[in-house]
Amino acid sequence: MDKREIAGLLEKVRRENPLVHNITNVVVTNFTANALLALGASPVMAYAHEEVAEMAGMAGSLVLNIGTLQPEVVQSMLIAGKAANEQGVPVILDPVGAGATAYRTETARRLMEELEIAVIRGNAAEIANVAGESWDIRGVDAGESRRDVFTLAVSVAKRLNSIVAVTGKDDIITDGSSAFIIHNGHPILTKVTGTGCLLTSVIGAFAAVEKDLLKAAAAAVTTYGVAAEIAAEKSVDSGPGSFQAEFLNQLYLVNEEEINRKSTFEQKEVN
Ligand code: ATP
Ligand code: TZP
Ligand code: MG
Ligand code: MG
Repeated sequence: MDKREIAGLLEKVRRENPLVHNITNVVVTNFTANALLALGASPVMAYAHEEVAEMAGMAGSLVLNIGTLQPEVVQSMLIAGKAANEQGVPVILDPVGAGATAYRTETARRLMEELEIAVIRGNAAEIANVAGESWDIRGVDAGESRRDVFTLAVSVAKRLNSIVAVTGKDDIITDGSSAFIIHNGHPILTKVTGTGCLLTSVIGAFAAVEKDLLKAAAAAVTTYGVAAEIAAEKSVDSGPGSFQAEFLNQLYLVNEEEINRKSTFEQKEVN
């Protein structure tokens, strides 16, 4: 994938304005909806058992996020996920806090088992814990480990038979045989809650307009990182509050010229 293709997919999101159905957590709902709108997608949050199959079936993608789990919401995710699978709508999973409690770990694994998850995006600890490997996690934030994140991402993608996006300082996106390593982003993203969750929904927006989901996910993560870098430059004299507002602006404004100039990534084939 080259930079022009990334900009082309961003343009396609803006042109096609895909409907992204989110079943997400109560912390990030408003931020996610506003940022998807800024990017050019059309967000909808719908949870009732009575309507989720219908909504997921008409969406361009379905994003499942376990950040503030409740048993009824798990049922909603299963109903929506099955409808999405039947209609060929890609399902993207954010296993927020997997590994922190047994309920989160078991629910993330159950969603992986009972649904066809096209892309799973999380920090290294969440991804490791979903796949049955140990990695420290504190609440929803990844802890330290000496394990290599690239090796983790590739082995989990093979084991779960899904595209895996492990984010952090560098982001690894892989289907187990090909991988992107994306260097964009900014540390201030870790000072605004929901920037990981939002990225998962942004992957949903790109997955709605591009069938090659490895490309879609890599383009989403790169675009997101570039927008964050510009927002950080523009809010450099203040803090996370100004960054958050400026990040929304830059998701709206980011363009091909900036993607060409700022994006930095490698593509590797994996044995
Ligand atoms: P955590 O809860 O561990 O913060 P998360 O679910 O919020 O995880 P992140 O891994 O923080 O998700 O990823 C969200 C965005 O922040 C991604 O675009 C990622 O590239 C970026 N990011 C995270 N840490 C850094 C960093 N140290 N430097 C640059 N970008 C970062
Ligand atoms: N608690 C439950 S969900 C959530 C918090 C703080 C938001 C986590 O968002 P992110 O994107 O993983 O930082
Ligand atoms: Mg975070
Ligand atoms: Mg997260």
